[in-house]
Parts: sequence; C-alpha cells; structure tokens
Amino acid sequence: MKVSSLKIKTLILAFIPLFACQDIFCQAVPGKDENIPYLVAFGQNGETSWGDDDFRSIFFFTVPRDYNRQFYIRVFDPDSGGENDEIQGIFDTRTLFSVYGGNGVDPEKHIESRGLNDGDNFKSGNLLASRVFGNEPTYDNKYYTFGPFNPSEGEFNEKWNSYIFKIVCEGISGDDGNLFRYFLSRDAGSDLPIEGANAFTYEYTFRMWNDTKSVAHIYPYVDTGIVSIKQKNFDWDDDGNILVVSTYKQGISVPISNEDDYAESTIPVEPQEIGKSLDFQFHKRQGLLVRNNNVVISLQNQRGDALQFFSSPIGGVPVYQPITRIRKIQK
Ligand SMILES: [Ca+2]
Ligand SMILES: [Ca+2]
Ligand SMILES: [Ca+2]
Ligand SMILES: [Ca+2]
Repeated sequence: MKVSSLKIKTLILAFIPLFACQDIFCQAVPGKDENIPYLVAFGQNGETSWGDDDFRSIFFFTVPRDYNRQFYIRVFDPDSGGENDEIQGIFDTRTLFSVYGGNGVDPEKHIESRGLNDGDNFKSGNLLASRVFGNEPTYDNKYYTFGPFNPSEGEFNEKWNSYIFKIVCEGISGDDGNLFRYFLSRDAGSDLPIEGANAFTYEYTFRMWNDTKSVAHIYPYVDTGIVSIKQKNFDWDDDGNILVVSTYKQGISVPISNEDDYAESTIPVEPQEIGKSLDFQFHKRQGLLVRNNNVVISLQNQRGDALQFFSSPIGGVPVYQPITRIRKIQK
C-alpha cells in the first residue's frame, strides 16, 4: 500500500462516527459479522454443564438521539419447542423476556444493571414490556415483537449521545435450552434497522454452529486507559481454539475451558489497539464434531471493569496489518 493511500484511509477512518452503522444488518443480535447462529438461555432447572452458567441473558440497545420515531424489539423464536431449541427430556422451559428503559438501565451509570454477579439487581429501570414464552408453536421459528417504544423512554447516555434500553431473558422454569435472536427495528413486521443504533452485552452466552468450518467472532471495544484484558470462557467443551486478533495481533491463543468449568487468562493491550475493537475468534475442533456447543465469555480490564461486546464492531472488523514491520525489513 502506498503511503498516500494509507494516509487517506487513516483520515477516512478518523471520521467514522463511533456508532456508525456500517451495514444494514448491524442491529441484528447476534450481529452479521459475529457469525453466531443464536443466543442461548437455559431454564433454571438445567445443568450448567450444558453451557449456560446463570440461566439469563442481558443485552442493551442504543438508539441515537436524533432518531425521533417509534421502534420495536423483535425476538426470533422466543419459544422453547419445535425448531431451533435444545430439548432435555420434554420441552417444559418457560422463558421471561423483559424490556426496560428509564433511570437505572444505563450500565455505565448503574453497574448492577449489567447483571454480572449473583444478587445484582439486573432488573433496574422501568419495566416497559414483558412476556413469558413456553412451548408455543405460534412463535416457533417466528418473531414476537415488543413495542412500540419511544426513544425517550430509554436512559440517555451523554457519551454515546444515545438512549439506552435493556432486554433481559430469564429461563424461569424447566431445563431446556431456549435459542433465540433479537432485532432492533423501525418496523413491527420486518427487520428495518435504525441508522446509528447498536447493541451490546457484558456476558455473552451463545451457540456455535453445528459444523467444524464456521468461525464465530465477538468484538469487544478497547476504550482509552485499558492496558490489559482478562478473558473468562465457560464450558467450551475443549472444542478447538479461541484466538484474539487485532490490527496489531496476528492471533494469540487463549486457554480454553472444557466441561462445566472456566478458563481465564490476561491479554496485554498495546497502545495501537486503543479505540478499536478486538476480534475474539472461536475456531471449532477439526475431526469429530462437537455438537450443540453453548459457551459463555466475559472480559474485564485491568481495573476489574467489564468490557462490552458490540454486535456491530466499532471501527469495523479489525484486520491484522503487518505494514510497519514489512517496511522495516525493506529499509
Ligand atoms: Ca425439559
Ligand atoms: Ca423454537
Ligand atoms: Ca427458542
Ligand atoms: Ca459448551
């Protein structure tokens, strides 16, 4: 790459707004670039060895201040039964989905809203809508739509110039795995994204594809002041490798969990990685397929603060760029 074109690219990147929506699928959760088929929450009578350590899933949506129309949160396959879900015995799981707004939701102001520790009041905020789903063919392999909501029903976050909403999914009874997805939409009946909106979580519980080829990704954002990150993964079933890739890292392999256990490690962060996203890559084991692998991952910085994973990576998908080193060799 010529220096001039590199400079131009750097300039262009500098002017991409923090929450720029870079493709029309950016409000799907899981996001398009993540290549994750489903989120997962088991009923609370399930066993943690099936891959969910707390029987809940908490996601946040950001709606930009300049969007002044109503919107919807759509849940795909909210039921536990029929297609997509993980049966244990018979389908008897009941799952509660709840949408919150107002004061108490913003996880930067209200740490408990993240729901990372047992006993945290993760239901902080105003309850805007909720519904329990059991084994319901009406919503099997189909959407249920929450809303409409007004953006101002969220909690305003000055830094992101956005209103924050929260959706909590809890497996309130039964033992089956509920697999589902979200979409933040302008329309009740179809997936129409809101320009500049995004979604994030602090603890990601998800299902891997049932093949050995697909690589799943999550994209934590490295904010100013971060010098190292502690990763913690749960119940990875000894299923291949987890690699960390960035513009600076070609691929660091991290310790992996096996069955119903955690694996932790600390990854150094370089100054070049600040203000960008990291790419955690989940590569499945080759050979004998590990089926129905559900996994949990969470990250903390060196101060013990949880890092967010954005459904649409901020600054785009990071690609390893060995440019500087090649130049040095050429000199
Ligand atoms: Ca069951
Ligand atoms: Ca289903
Ligand atoms: Ca489901
Ligand atoms: Ca697992």
